[in-house]
Amino acid sequence: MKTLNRRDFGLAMAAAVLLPATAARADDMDVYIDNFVFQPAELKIKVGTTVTWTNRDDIPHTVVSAGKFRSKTLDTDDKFSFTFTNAGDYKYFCSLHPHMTGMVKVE
Ligand SMILES: [Cu+2]
Repeated sequence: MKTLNRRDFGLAMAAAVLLPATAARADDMDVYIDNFVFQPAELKIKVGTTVTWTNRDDIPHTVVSAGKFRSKTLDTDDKFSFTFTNAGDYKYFCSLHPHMTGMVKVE
């Protein structure tokens, strides 16, 4: 049986300390693109929250907020994440289908 050397033990301790911090990020939010609609279309979040968009359509979409963030073209099941570090209202849309709009309110 192999005993942990000092470095392995240190890594194990670091993992034990880091895991609860990861689990605590429960307020990260998901938005799904479904049938040409962002769901939910409006989110209210706190500064520091990461929002992840997932395209569930068979059609490519994008997530674009002018001057703030811009995803690549998302194919089916592709994801795009953005962490909101400043308060404000972020209107966004799909550049391929501009009638698809959403809003993230960061407070
Ligand atoms: Cu689209």
